[in-house]
Amino acid sequence: MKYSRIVILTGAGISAESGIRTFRGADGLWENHRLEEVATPEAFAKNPQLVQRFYNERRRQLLSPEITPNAAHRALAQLEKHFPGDFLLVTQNIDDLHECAGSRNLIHMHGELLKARCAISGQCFSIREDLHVEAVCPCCKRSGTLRPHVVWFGEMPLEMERIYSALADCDLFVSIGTSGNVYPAAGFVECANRAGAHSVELNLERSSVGDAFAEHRHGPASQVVTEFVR
Ligand code: BJW
Repeated sequence: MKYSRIVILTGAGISAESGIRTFRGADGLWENHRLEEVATPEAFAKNPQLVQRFYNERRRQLLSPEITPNAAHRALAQLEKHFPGDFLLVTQNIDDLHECAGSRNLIHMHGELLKARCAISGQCFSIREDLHVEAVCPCCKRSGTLRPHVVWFGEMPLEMERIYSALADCDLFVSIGTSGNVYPAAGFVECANRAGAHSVELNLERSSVGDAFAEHRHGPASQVVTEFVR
């Protein structure tokens, strides 16, 4: 590969072939609720039981034996392993399929489903069970302070400084399986373009920010990602 500093962004499309639903495909609804009704701090304040149930269901699904990394997750882990330069994988996904496939230099910019966070101290805890509103927080010993460690609309995504710094210095930016509807991730391609990087979109279809990319390859991630890293 002729590049030396790669940043890769992934979205829900990379996990679709592992059996995890994307957000904006088909009807895009969960129990007739739009995403904005369950993925905002306001929704959590208004109806924490509903929001916890949404994440409990997804956590249980993620932990079921049939959900495993697919060829696209594995191809990225192999690329990182053998790549001699700087490599950063930024995922918007809250599943753990990249790390299960072996990816190491990874940022979960929208959080992690297998962690809970204390809303008071900010401390995170691994969880594999359901999270309930009345659960007692291990750090502050209070009930009602634990929330899913995820980034909702209106909240600041995680590790943005590290991401922007890698984007400002990369020579290849690859976006995989994301619709380009959610910012700031949808704007990363512009940062990479400003840095003079080559930008590539690997997706089933052209995304909302598809025009900003220099190169496109359309198809299922398991196929296009594997071919791209070969
Ligand atoms: C396949 C495939 C296969 C299918 N193979 N491909 C303008 C500028 C900046 C911000 C804003 C703005 N306007 C509004 C905002 C605010 C807002 C926002 O973007 N709103 C939009 C709706 C307009 N953004 C925020 O609030 C963010 N915070 C923020 O901006 O803070 C201030 C800030 C300012 C400046 C710098 C930095 C920060 C926070 C956003 C948090 C998003 N949270 C969620 C939920 C997380 C927890 C959870 O999972 O429940 O994150 S929403 C949801 O969308 C989730 C996803 O990570 C995210 C992106 O979805 P993704 O991954 O793109 O999935 P889909 O379903 O949309 O697309 C899948 C794609 O895959 C499709 O294209 C398919 O075709 C494709 N595909 N199968 C390959 N097999």
